Amino acid sequence: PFLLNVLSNKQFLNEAVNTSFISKNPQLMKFRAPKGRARKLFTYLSKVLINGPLMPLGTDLKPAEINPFVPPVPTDCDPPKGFRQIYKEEGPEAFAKAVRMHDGLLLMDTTFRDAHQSLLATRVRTRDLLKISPFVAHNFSRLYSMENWGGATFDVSLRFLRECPWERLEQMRELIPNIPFQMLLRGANAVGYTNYPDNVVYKFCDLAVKSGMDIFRIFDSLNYLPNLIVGMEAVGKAGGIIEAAISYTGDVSDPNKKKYNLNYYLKIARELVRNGAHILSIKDMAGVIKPKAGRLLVTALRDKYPDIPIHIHTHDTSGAGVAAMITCAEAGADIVDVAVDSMSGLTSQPSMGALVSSLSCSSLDTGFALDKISEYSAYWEQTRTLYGPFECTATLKSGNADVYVNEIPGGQYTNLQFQAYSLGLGHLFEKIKKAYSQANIILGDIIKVTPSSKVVGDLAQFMVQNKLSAKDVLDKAGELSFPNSVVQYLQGHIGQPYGGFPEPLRTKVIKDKPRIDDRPGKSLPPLDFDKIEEDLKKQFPEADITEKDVMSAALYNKVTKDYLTFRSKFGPVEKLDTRIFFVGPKVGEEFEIPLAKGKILTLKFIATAKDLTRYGTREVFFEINGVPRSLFVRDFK
Ligand code: 3PY
Ligand code: ZN
Repeated sequence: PFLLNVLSNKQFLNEAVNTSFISKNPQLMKFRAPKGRARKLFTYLSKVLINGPLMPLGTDLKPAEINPFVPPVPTDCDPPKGFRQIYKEEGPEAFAKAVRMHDGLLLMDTTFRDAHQSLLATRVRTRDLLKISPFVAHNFSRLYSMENWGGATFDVSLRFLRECPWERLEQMRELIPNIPFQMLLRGANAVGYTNYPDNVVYKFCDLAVKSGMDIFRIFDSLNYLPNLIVGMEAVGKAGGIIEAAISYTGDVSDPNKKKYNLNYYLKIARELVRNGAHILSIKDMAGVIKPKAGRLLVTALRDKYPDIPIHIHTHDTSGAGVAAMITCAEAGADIVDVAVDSMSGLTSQPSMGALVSSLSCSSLDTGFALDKISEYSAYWEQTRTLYGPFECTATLKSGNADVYVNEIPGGQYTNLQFQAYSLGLGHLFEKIKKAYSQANIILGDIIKVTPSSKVVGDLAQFMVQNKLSAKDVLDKAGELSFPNSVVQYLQGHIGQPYGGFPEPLRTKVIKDKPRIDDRPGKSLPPLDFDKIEEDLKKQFPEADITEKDVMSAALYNKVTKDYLTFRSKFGPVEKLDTRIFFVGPKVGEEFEIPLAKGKILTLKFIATAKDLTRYGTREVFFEINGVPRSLFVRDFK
């Protein structure tokens, strides 16, 4: 079944050439990709069965053998109308007004994005999101929004799940027409880790709105206003709802913590409101906002801005998330973030069920019914077990209030712990957390959220690996070869930190490398989308390249090309059930792949050959729609 291209070349077959023909035509020595979706998926599964998962798994935990129960929805009626209707019919300002006028506390559900980014390494697949989408549409129409896109989901879906993030968005939209969708936009970094040219940010937002996105939570990893404003303008131009976020760090309730005090936050809020924010957001990415601090901050903002809705985001890393959100709500916040119970807690958001129950029969009553939350939670409790290989609870067993000291954002906290444990060094995590606090001070006590959190994390790991104290780093700064992210941060590639770069560290590290002392995107030439399109079409003539693929490539060039290559070989893998996608089927297992409406492929995995062939390949036997098929796969084990 795998043919070298040369074996179908007429010139070659007619022996009209000599041996230099092949060296002059290296493309002829490439294997031709198998044709047809069924064949491609069969090839993918055979490879997984012989050589193990093609995508790296995090732990030894296996995906559970479970078929999560999907609670039914009525088929004879549409889902109830929600806030999205106001936005779509009357625009972002009317939407903001309706939110502000609403009685009771509003919720954003983060289950589809931040919860699994924080607990399951962002690995939740489109298939599992879509299964529960109708239930959410029918039972959670009172939500302010569902956060279901952006942040790390864009990168991870292309890079590790090999599915298209744009299709995910469009498919969710089809099933959930009534609830506003919300995404996390990293300001001038869009959904990447570095500043992009402005035309990329603008076009990205435009395509996102066209694909069904409504609310954009826009932040900058240094709270650097010029970067934030680019994101806000791009969203505004695209017609989206501008939810401008202030990333929160420190502790406004502690008079000894002077750098990020109330005044600092109020000044940023003023600029965000002045620049057109429809909604004002506090983004507490590490979960360090204590109830007392939340009360102070929200009271001050509410006082200054009586008309603008205030939305608070936190993580439950310390365990005080529900308490903090209740206090913020009591102080006048309009919306807070929660994740459904079975996807909440630890480094994720506080529990929806806990918050809803705590506020029932009060003036902040959310109006949600606990029994529906429990049904939704039961789906995720079961679905979560499919993602065993990525479970943060493999190592993270409880919350930890040390986050108030190290200020590590939720997703990064689980990542760093996971990395330390996978080296067999649990104690290393303690060292890394301490080094993280020191690295933060060395770099100027900065806001830490993607990508500035990566800079601090990289420096912390560098210090631990090389056994360097904070004093060593400062003394030897001129001689050390710092991680790339640190050098680039000090050059000014992700923006300007509040209070400026630390000197003499900056000068010692970057020496005569260029410095950017302005908004980085200002000096980046616009990206040529036509050229990217041409390049993709040339490289992938069989793929139907869309402007969304072009945008994916503008943001993640290599990742997108790898994704397109993968798809041309292995087909629409997002159609596979999650366990089968990660580890392949069991011997004798029969399963269905819904290729399209009314087009279902039935596969049965029969066996793999006991013996290797003399070419080092092994035969894999399946039945495809009842017809026996086999394939030889090179065995690398
Ligand atoms: C992201 O940027 O992905 C985040 O979740 C930051 O908190
Ligand atoms: Zn978050």
